[in-house]
Amino acid sequence: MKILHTSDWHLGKRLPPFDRTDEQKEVLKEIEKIVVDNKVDVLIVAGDVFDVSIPPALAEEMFYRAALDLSRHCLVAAVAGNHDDGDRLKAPDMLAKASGILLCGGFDCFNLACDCVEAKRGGIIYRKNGERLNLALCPYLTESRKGDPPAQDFAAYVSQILNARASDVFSDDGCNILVAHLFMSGSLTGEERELGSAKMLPLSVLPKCDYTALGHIHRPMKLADNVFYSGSILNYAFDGHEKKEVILFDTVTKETKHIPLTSGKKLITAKVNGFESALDAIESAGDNFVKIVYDCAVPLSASQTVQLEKAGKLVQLEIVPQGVKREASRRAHKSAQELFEEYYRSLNGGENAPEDLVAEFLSLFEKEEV
Ligand SMILES: [Mn+2]
Repeated sequence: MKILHTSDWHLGKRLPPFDRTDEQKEVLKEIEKIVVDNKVDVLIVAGDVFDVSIPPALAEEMFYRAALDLSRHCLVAAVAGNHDDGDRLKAPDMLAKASGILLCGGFDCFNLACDCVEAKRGGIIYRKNGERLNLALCPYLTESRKGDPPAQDFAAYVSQILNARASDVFSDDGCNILVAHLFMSGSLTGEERELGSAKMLPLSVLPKCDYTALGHIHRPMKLADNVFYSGSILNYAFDGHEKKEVILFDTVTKETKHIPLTSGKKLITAKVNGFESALDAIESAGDNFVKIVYDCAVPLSASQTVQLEKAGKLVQLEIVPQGVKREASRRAHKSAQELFEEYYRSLNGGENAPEDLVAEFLSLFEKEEV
């Protein structure tokens, strides 16, 4: 079988003041074409179908339209992400599964049973042309859900849940795939680590299988052999990761193929050093959205700001504070001792710091540096 891994559709998401419905419809059509061209058997949405837990009617309609169109070519299986309300996602399940659309919003998958699908608590078994696919499905797990009795920590809890779901459906007979919406370590660095208030999980929480289809991180990423984030279907943030894709997995050869998505606008960040270069950046961004980082000693006038906004694609204007920058570059040329003495004078009405205090500071500072 051919499995197409997608995630983070975020239908209904806007980029204020701009609406992105047309782009979302366009990329869903592109995905349908990929499904047809590659004879996909199962399409996966690994969470965050919608952008908000109570999506606008337009977003729901868009999803049902797309899912129905896709279900004419393949089985569609979606799990709830942290942006989805699981109960709401699965509410139309009894209508959806008749069309081969499986909406996994809860921890019990028995409701997904239908003509073509055998359901277990932790997922489904799908048979087609003599092949068997064992699909473990796991909606988003929050830290507030640690089970009863509570597991000792979040990673232990997640590992226990995922392994239980895997053992419900995985088998030596057929291909084993896990679908989950998780925040894995190694996926982000620095200040991004607290994404979605979820704690990062080690790779060891994942049960062994032929392919793990993850959602949550919006940039396509390989975490281990056949463990992937497919990333969001549109560029949703000014994060410098403009390339979007879906992943095709072949259950027989166990090979993956990364298929780029070309629909939708890009979110481009332009660092500029003056009004003219800001205008140029907006001009050269074409149809795409632009965030201007304005780094210039000459401030923008109100009318210049209006002029930039009138260009129609400017989403964000970030002014780099020049005072802070000047201060930082001034400080960069001074020693720790000079900076401390300067600081002491600023606190003590211009009086010089006693020598023994300076010596004490320097000895502490050196220890800290070591
Ligand atoms: Mn998401």
